[in-house]
Amino acid sequence: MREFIEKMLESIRKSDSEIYEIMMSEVLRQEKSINLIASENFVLDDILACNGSILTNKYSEGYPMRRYYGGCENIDKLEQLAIERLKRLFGAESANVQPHSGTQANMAVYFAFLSPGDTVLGMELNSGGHLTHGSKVNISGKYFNFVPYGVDKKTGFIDYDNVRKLAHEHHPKMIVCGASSYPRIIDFHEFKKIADEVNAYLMADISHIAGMIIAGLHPNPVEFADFVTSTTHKTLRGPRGGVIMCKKEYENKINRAVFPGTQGGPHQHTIASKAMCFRNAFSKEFKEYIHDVVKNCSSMANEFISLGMNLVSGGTDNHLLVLDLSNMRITGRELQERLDSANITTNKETIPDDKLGPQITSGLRIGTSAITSRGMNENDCKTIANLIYLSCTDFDSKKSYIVDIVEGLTSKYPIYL
Ligand code: DSN
Repeated sequence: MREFIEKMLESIRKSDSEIYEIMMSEVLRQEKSINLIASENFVLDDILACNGSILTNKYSEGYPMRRYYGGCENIDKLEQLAIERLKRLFGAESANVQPHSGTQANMAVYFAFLSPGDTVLGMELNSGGHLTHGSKVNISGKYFNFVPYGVDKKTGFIDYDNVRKLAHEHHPKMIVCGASSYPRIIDFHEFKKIADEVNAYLMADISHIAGMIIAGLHPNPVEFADFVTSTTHKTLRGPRGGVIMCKKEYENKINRAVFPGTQGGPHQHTIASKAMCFRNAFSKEFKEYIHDVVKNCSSMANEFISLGMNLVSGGTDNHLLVLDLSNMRITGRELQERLDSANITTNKETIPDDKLGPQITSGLRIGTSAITSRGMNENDCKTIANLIYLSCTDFDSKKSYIVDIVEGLTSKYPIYL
């Protein structure tokens, strides 16, 4: 086992055997399975080290040089460093690195610029939007009047004409763009034009595509959007957390909405990891990694197509693809369960106009960020596509073959062992 991980586990083992057992099982699960969850990744040791550091001991409500606690002189430097790195990474005028998650980041923007009942345009869940973009079961959909826009049901691409039509019809105070499960490039410039036509704020949630933006493989919304939110743990390969970037004129309102508006003490151990993650993201290695993520995804997509499987939108431009299983005589839930039992981790996903609902679904979302971090390549992605195809068509007789191939691949590309 890698020395760093071994030391950490040894320390846990000595003090708490129950936690140790659970942690060890999770180490083995991660090691022995092929992780295709588009929102997950494997962080580098420096990120883990910061996240497990003594910085967790410090309270620091407030912002650099304006805290409600003494003893923040080091924390101030740390948070300022994270802010400066994030601004430089995306070319943003202002940044807040305190949101505990992507959801918290989105809530803070809403809290700063919307009042309960305000109308907002957001991408519907079935088309790949996120819960916080107005789902009825989320606080966003309960407190605000979200009007959903979607993708063209035939092409699977965002229907910008429909977004424009809805914007002119409903006069939203804000338009939210960005997605959780959209395999294509998002035209932020077009969203900006629509927002300007109806005098609405524009918020771009780049949680999934942040890495591609840094690598120059996706347009950057910072010049167009009033607010840009992101998580740091997906393609950015940082710690679990969120961030907000905005124009300078909105800085004070955003900062007040994060603290004291919607959060208390910032997690400075995570902010240290975020700062590390931003530093890593400047590197040539990170950009190469993201190019490989996209190449791998494209190669998997092409293999699925050659096997006769359908993809929402017919392909992918980024780190994820969505299988449309309607012609495969299997639901998303069944396929996810079969794959789980063969140590391939995925998540069921609704497709545009899905008749089966979010618990069953007609789709499966697949991402290549985590397997690329392990070193898997385009050929491996083709192999994995074939395993997924066999899991749809001939699982009972091929299961032990699939498990063997997974075992071979995970042993070839170790993470911790
Ligand atoms: N649920 C995350 C995802 O998987 O995309 C986003 O919050």
